[in-house]
Amino acid sequence: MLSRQVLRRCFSSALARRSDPFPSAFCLERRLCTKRDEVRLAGEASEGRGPPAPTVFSRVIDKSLPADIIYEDERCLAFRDVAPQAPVHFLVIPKVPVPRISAAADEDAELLGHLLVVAKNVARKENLDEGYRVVINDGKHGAQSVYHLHLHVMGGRQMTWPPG
Ligand code: DGP
Repeated sequence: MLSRQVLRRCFSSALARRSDPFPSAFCLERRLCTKRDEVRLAGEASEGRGPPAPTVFSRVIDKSLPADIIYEDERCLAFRDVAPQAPVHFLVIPKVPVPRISAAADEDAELLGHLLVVAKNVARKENLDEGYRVVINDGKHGAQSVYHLHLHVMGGRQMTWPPG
């Protein structure tokens, strides 16, 4: 477990190196997150103590926050996760800010289908020929930490079951 002091030191050097310090410091924090931190962040987000809307993904969409974007069309975006849990780990998000899958309307069926089709097409481009996992975390028990709907697509290694 990293101490606050180590984290602070990492943050200051990241801040010193970048012209736009907030995104790099934020991303660095995410990269250093342990699984327990992820669950804590998820709990805080669902209790309304996390970052206020618009979420960090709104900033990825409007390009004010740098991200490794690997696909974009008029309805969605795919970009690499800042804290990858597999050799290939990207997120597919709608451009409209649906906060979570349980908040999606029945009328969103076409958009939700589109996200899955994009996930499948990008996975093929990423050469995930042996298969991959698609995950949607929802709410506190689902350990969702960013309240902008996103599909995780993870591959490049053998997955296990059940998930934690
Ligand atoms: P979830 O726990 O399902 O809400 O997952 C949110 C994911 O988003 C998590 O795996 C880390 C990723 N993430 C959070 N902030 C950023 C960011 O600023 N950039 C990128 N690329 N990914 C992020």
